Amino acid sequence: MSRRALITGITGQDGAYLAQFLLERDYEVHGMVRRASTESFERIAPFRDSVALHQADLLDQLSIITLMRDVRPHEVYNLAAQSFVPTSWLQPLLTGEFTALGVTRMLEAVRLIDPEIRFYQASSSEMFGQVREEPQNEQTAFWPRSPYGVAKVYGHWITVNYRESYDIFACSGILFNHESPLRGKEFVTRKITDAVARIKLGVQDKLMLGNLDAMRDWGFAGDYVRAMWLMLQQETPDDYVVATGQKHSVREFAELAFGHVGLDYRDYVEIDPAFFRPAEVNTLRGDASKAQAELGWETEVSFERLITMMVDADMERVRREIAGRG
Ligand code: NDP
Ligand code: GDR
Repeated sequence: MSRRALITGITGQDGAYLAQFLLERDYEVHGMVRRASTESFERIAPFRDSVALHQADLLDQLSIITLMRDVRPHEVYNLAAQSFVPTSWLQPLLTGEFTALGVTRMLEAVRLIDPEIRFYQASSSEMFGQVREEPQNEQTAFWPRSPYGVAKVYGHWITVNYRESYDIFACSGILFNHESPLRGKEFVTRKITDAVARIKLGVQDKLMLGNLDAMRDWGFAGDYVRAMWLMLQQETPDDYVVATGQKHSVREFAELAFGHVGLDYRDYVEIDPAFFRPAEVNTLRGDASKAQAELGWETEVSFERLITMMVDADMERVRREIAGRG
């Protein structure tokens, strides 16, 4: 009999990669989606008929309990969140409701319906914020720098707490930034690769960015969802840092992305102070040696390959858009 997985946030970047990964392993995949006047199923369109979608909302406890009761999953992946850091200053309470208390609502549903369910929480390197040491590992103290980061710290500790209080198989994956052609266009990597394609193909002139000196440990989302699954296949639940161990600046990302299509980023990138943050996470670099040793996890896509993959995908998409218009 195939295993059943329930993914919250299935319509997001990671949800799409994870659903595909689980389908390839013969899972019965269920996704939680929130009601909207327009559906946002673009990322899961290629396999939409192979997954079962259910309406529920992280803000609504009863809808989550009902969903858990109806699906009776073996594994739950809690990926849904208000995940864009700048929005968390504009909507700090909503971010706390989704990204922090939403985790407790999920865990309460697990506890009530079936405490044997294995639970994955999408924690974040944003919890390290103003970093205390480099590289950051599972023992590094947190110092979040945004309402989003603060909410994720709550989500991390409530996951640990339900494991310790109720013996639930709950894991917190502390994932560093991971990107792909499916990344939302407001995040800096995709904003850059989308602009590179549009500039190269003549439908955009400039790219406005914020802090070019911020450093991130960027990996490929397809590699990172494998780590989520591996965590839930272990004998005992635990928390793991997932990262490449290398960091690069936003400037370097832009240089390589523009360079891939023969352009110089300095001719197109302009700084707009509107994109600076009230408190910045200047640098992040993760130490994934525990995940490597215990899960056998490795990253397979390099920084350079990630950039060319994203630029090539955006070039193809923008070309199609232009052709469609003509
Ligand atoms: P996305 O922003 O692409 O996706 C977020 C998902 O959450 C969407 O499916 C969205 O649905 C859903 N969602 C938001 N609010 C609610 C709600 N109230 N009820 C139900 N669903 C909701 O994020 P990613 O795929 O990039 O990230 C997945 C998770 O991993 C997030 O929790 C993020 O914070 C975390 N994370 C991401 C990292 C990264 O680098 N990508 C790194 C570390 C952690 P809708 O389509 O309706 O908007
Ligand atoms: P981040 O990702 O905040 O790390 O959170 P993002 O791509 O938004 O920013 C990375 C860095 O780039 C700098 N930056 C800009 N950022 C955006 N979005 N737009 C710009 O124009 C711009 N210019 C410079 C930022 O200041 C920042 O330093 C992501 C999200 O996926 C979170 O949900 C996740 O938890 C973390 O990664 C790990």
